[in-house]
Amino acid sequence: MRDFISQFLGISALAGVLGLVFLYTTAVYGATVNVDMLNKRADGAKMVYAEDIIKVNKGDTVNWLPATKGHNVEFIGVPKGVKKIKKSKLNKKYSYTFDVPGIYLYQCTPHKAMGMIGLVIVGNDVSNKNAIAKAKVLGKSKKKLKKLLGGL
Ligand SMILES: [Cu+2]
Repeated sequence: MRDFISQFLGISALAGVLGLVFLYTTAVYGATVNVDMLNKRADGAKMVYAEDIIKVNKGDTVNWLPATKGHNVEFIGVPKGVKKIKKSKLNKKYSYTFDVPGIYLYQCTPHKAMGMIGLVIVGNDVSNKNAIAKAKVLGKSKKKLKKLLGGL
């Protein structure tokens, strides 16, 4: 009986530890962030993503949602080691899971000259900031990119 109890307690403790590990890893990795693609944001900005800068952990997924029509996601600057990411279709939800730390720069293809750009910063890593600053952005997006990077 004593053996049974100690075995039971052992298994319970193990299950508890595994449960905590599971909770911890799902809290740190594999989180999901939703970002609306908007014609107009609450602050009055037009043709924008709901967040200009999204900060996530390695392993997190960002969903861009077609809250309003005519937008997409096209990456134009990524950290070294990231394979080219295909641009998303207009009016469609788009998901990407970030496995490589660093700054990612993306734009909306139709509104790329109207300041519809955004950054994703993975794992608080801003070491590729200078490379991102050299990415080719158009029109209003030039000033906006400078401002966003200046705040990092
Ligand atoms: Cu757009």
